[in-house]
Amino acid sequence: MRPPRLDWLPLLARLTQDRTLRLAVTGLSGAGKTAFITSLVANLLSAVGRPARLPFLRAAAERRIIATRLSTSADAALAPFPVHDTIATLAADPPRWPPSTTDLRRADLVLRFTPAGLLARLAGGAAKLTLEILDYPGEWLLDLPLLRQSYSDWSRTTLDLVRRGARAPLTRDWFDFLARHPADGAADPEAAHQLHELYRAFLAACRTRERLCLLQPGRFLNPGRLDDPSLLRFCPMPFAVGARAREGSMAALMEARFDAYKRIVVRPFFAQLARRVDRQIVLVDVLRALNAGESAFDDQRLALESILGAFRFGRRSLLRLLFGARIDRVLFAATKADHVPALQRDHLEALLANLVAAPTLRAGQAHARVAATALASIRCTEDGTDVIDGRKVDVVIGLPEGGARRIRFFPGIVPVAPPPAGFWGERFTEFPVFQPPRIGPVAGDGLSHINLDKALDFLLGDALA
Ligand SMILES: Nc1nc2c(ncn2[C@@H]2O[C@H](COP(=O)(O)OP(=O)(O)OP(=O)(O)O)[C@@H](O)[C@H]2O)c(=O)[nH]1
Ligand SMILES: [Mg+2]
Repeated sequence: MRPPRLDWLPLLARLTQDRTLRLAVTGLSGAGKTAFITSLVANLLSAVGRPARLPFLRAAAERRIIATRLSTSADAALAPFPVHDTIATLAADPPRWPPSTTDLRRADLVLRFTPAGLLARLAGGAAKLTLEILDYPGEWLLDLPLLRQSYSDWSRTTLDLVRRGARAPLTRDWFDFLARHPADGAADPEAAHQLHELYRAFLAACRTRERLCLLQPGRFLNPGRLDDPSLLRFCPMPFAVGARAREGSMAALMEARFDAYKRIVVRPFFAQLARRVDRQIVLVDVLRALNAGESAFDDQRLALESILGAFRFGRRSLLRLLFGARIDRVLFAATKADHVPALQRDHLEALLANLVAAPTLRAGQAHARVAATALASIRCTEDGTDVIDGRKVDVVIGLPEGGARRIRFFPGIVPVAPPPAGFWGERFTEFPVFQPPRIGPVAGDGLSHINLDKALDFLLGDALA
């Protein structure tokens, strides 16, 4: 009797079967998430037959991407990412940047491609990759660490933080009112509301005056759509170590609201954000922090540590424990790298790699692949050289937003490691906001980038192989 014929074609077809990848785009407010997603979508939509757009995304360079389209999400609870509006804003005259994000939205992109391997090609022709990408206000990310903190823990940590450094002088009005309404006094909803408003004004001052970013809870500065805004009416209160809120006290009222905020607002958001996440890109605006000075730089580092500590890759990851995320590739990216010329971009990459050394190690131990890069989602400048005091220096050339003429901008030298104390004496020249490049009405026409293709190859290359 002849042995049964091994039917290997269906087997191979299964190897190349349709696949969905969920990409979490993570980053603090203003890090460049919306610009990244817009450029990713626009460049992939226009990549078919134009390998020069994304030369380092192998599947695109090898002309294996056959078709790309946006699809409407099956998840009716999530608003779609407004790709067309965003591109229309960039394509306006003069081109403008899309506004800061105020809610969670999702982009679904379907790529049909020819698999790379001969066997896979024999098995079934084209394969399909659906990419799901989520965009949200960066401030909300700062609520992730709250999920594993009690109200008293959070209060203590926050009060420790605000009594130090650049924050301390801004606490006055809030602290004065707090002194008149102690934690163990009788619960008073009116006073709680007032305390919340004063704390919120304090957070806003930290952001606008000191350019700090570790500002919790995230929704205090960017509430989004909330059915019940009274959920937000709390603030941290002083607690002795080991003390508990007495029933009927102000602290008990604040604690109940803090817990409800976590349960009703924070948890469902992260559940949506993290469900089945496979890949993650963490965007960091390192240049802005360098620009803003020592306390802003240290603060960004603290905020990153706090978020990445909560993200912890691997089995003990909070996201995995709570929501089943299984992230196997993480890319850390320093954004807006078109503010500095080519050589400085290598410095920027090295500086970021240095800042995320600890989470990189943890992710590696958890068998995730990790890398760091510098990128510009939407390149607004070109490189040039100038002579300053008889020395040749590299500059970038671009049109500042609202300006009439292009400027030649010398950004200073980006340090490759977190700068020592002396560095901060001579701060960077204030970085201009460059006007986005003029693009055609077709998605992505002229939307140039730096290293977007390398980032995509790292994040998606295996799924397009
Ligand atoms: N030159 C340059 N500027 C950029 C680039 N990406 C973002 N920017 C600037 O950074 C600003 C913020 O970028 P967004 O993409 O809106 O940031 P976000 O992370 O979505 O911020 P939120 O929605 O507030 O969380 C933009 O308005 C631009 O001014 C880039 O690649 N190059
Ligand atoms: Mg945004």
